[in-house]
Amino acid sequence: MTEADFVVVANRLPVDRDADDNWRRSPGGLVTALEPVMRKAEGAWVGWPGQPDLDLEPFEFDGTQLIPVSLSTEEIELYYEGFSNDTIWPLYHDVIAEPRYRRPWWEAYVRVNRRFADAAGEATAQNGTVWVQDYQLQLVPAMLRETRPDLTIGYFHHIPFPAYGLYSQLPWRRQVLEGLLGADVIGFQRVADAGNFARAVRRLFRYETKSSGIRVPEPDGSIRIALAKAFPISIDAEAYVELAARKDIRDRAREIREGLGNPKHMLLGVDRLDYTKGIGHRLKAFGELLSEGRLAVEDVTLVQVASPSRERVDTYAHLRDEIELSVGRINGDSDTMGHTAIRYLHQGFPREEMVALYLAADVMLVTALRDGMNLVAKEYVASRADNRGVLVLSEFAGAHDELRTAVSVNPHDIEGLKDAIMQAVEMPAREQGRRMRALRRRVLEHDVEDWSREFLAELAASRKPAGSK
Ligand code: GDG
Repeated sequence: MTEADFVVVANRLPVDRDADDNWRRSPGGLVTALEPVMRKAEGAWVGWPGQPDLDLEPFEFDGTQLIPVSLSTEEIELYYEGFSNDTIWPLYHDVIAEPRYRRPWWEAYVRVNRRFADAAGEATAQNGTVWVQDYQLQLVPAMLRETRPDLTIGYFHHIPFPAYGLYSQLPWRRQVLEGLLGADVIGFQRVADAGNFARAVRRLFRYETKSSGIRVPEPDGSIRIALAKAFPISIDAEAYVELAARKDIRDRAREIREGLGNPKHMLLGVDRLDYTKGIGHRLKAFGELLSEGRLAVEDVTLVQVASPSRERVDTYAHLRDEIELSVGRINGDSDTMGHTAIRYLHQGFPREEMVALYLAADVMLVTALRDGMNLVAKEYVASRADNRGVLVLSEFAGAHDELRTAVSVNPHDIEGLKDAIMQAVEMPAREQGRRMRALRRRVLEHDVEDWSREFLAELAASRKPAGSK
């Protein structure tokens, strides 16, 4: 294995193994975001291959060296489903679901983070750069710095960072902050997330902060500056523009509408089936609009794609039951022989089909209760080269900071959400165009390559000795 100058460390490798043991690029937020960066950098990617007890040698895929980290069935349960997805995920999303604090989960998290840090250390050349991704690996920056002080270490946090009043619940709150502070640059989605992090550091360690710099004392008595800053992630906007221009995909969009009986208005939700996404709130608002007669089932269909996610975590299994009960109730109350209120799909689809759905939808509903960014909102906007369609966007999604001309909603306010849906459904074409043009300008101007370029430039600058150019 040759050592690489640039190494990404993420929980998952960017590939899935299919039934015939062939590797395919996997869908999902992070992989979608980093794919263009990796293609250019010829780097290495350290991550779990997605199946338990799989001991694999490093291999090459699409020009990137992939370095698999093996996890046992028990480690997946404790480190991934437990600490990552049942402790950190709910805690960092403002305790929408109750976080569970289990000491064996934490112990496994430390152990597995160490394994990732060791693998990254071995994969990286002298004075190289490592970019650690996300909440499953918050301890890796400090672990890596300890063994490889020569490296430049970046960390990007894809999910929110909560206010101290919530963060302070975490029994291992000091250790997690220490882990993150091992990075030279700690990137967040929103300015508010970076602020929450800096405040937690001040409260727990009394370190001084000045604008985005945190003064971290080193064991030798010197001071190191760690930067905590917002770098809002984006999408490969051009790829969506190209897909949306394809004739087969445009035809498919028409076919989707026909299949629904050509409703006057098609509403769309696309989410991993996760309690942070506010799917239940969206269904409630839509159901009430139908039962109150403000919308008629003959005129409007809501297509809800809820891609399967974390099905072995109890909270997710319950959420699925809850959502499917609501869908069944609303459809049962509102459907006619010829029309259905909600077309619910608990399935994943190829990207082409997603773009066809974006093109078919008059209204895109993003009603997250808390979301780091929400790439779906940006994908919808990028796909609408016709400057039509309305984005209804939650204030609690990171994307809200940038997408200012969306129809803004507080999804907890069901009456407000209903009014926003009506506003979107009734919006004149001219106003749709004005809003969509402004949204598209932002998404096309700030794509995922800008995101990574800005982060990596800041990271490179952070290691230059003070005063040098
Ligand atoms: C995390 C943070 C942050 C979904 N279903 C299918 C499918 N997807 C794709 C979407 C989009 C991605 O997955 C989901 O990204 P989101 O940003 O909406 O949400 P999370 O998965 O929760 O991602 C989030 C993100 O990380 C990046 O930093 O924005 O806040 O929670 O690209 O299109 N893609 C395909 N089939 C599906 O069925 N092909």
